[in-house]
Amino acid sequence: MSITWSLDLSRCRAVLFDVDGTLAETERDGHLPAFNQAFEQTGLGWHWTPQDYAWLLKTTGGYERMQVWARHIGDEQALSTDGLDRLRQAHQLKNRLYAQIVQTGELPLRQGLLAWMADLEKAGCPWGVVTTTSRGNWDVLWVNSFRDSGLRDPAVIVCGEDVAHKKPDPEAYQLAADRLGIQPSDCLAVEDSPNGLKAAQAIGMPCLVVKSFYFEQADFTGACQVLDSHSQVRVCAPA
Ligand code: XBP
Ligand code: MG
Repeated sequence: MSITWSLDLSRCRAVLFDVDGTLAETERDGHLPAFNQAFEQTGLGWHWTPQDYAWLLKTTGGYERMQVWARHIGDEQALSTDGLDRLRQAHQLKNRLYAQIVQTGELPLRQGLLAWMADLEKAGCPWGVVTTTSRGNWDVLWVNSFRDSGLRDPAVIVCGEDVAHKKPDPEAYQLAADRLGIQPSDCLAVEDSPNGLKAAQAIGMPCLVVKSFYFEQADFTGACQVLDSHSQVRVCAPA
């Protein structure tokens, strides 16, 4: 039988959710297919397998990930000034294609997520999102997948454009804590990746890991708990 994990709200003043992989399997079912469609439509001639993508996910940021691939395959042209321009356009197309996938409703939120977000709201605990994905990707997920949830808007939203350094740098988590006026140690980060865990750990923010498809076997040493599903979380409001 799977374990449950209790979140004691007398010790936590805000919960900060990562987006990709944590809220939905967006990397497997959204970004990767969208990248491959964009590579085809722009004539770039690249194709990433799930194995390639598992390795590429060590780099956060889709545009940065494309540059890592260009270096990996020795595609010097792609790294020239003109080439980088083309990569930027392919990345923008990827995000438009990603939005179309989300709009079809084929990217459901992970099981159990809405239930504990609603419990947080009931208990008066603010929650937010801290992600290195582009703002537009968050907006389309919010509008399409959270539309009928009845949840209030997140208390804070930090996306890739808001920071100079993406995860595993802690900047995004620090910014979210600052905007809320709360110490990092009084928040809980909810993550699915080692980079996300490292980002939270670097500023002493406790981190709960809810494993996703690409990080099933990853090392999550230092997480306050590692779960398979959001359904395993219980929110315990102070008496
Ligand atoms: C998310 C990312 C993002 C997405 C794609 O990491 O690394 O790059 O894969 O988004 P995390 P963009 O879940 O740790 O926030 O293509 O918009 O960058
Ligand atoms: Mg993630």
